[in-house]
Amino acid sequence: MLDLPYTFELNPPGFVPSHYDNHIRRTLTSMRGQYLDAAAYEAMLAAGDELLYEVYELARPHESGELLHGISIVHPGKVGDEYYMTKGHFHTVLETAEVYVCLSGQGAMVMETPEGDWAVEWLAPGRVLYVPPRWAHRSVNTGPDDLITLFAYPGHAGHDYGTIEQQGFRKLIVERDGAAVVVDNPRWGKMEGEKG
Ligand code: PAN
Ligand code: ZN
Repeated sequence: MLDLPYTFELNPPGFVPSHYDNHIRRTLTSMRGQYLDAAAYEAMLAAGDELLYEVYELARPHESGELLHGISIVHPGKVGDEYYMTKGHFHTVLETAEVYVCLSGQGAMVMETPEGDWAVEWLAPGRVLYVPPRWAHRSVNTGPDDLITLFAYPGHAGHDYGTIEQQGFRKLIVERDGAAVVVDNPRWGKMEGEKG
């Protein structure tokens, strides 16, 4: 059956799509092993399994001609000195790209390739980020409000979370003297995250 074009609205301040099919909520437990300060992580978790980020997806077939799209909302906060962030992933089909449009908030996209390249791009409202094929990506909220982005990527891309759970990202975004800075991840290659 032929698909018909469709529209939906993204209204400030929340930018929750006026229509969506899936609402994914990620809490602290899904980030076990990913934050550098394990003691801060356990202390926070003991106080409650806080909501870190949410994704609103429009359902499309997982086929190469399609574009999967939706809204990602990372809430503000830190675990120790490290800002709230997404799990991050490679696309299972490495040769697939992604476009992000920052709608609200302040943050960063931390990226790296299997070959050892890394990059950090800062996100602010109106800024568009192109993540080329091969680059793993994680969004980080460095501001006091929600970091809200619109994303679109090929339908057949798939998500490889396991590689990042096991090795982490080479770079972390942490607060130093009130500012967000990029630092080396001392545990890169030897993370102890759980699958999930
Ligand atoms: C985004 C991400 C979204 C949540 O849609 O999936 O921001 O991040 P995680 O998937 O790393 O938890 C995307 O990059 N899709 O490919
Ligand atoms: Zn992606």
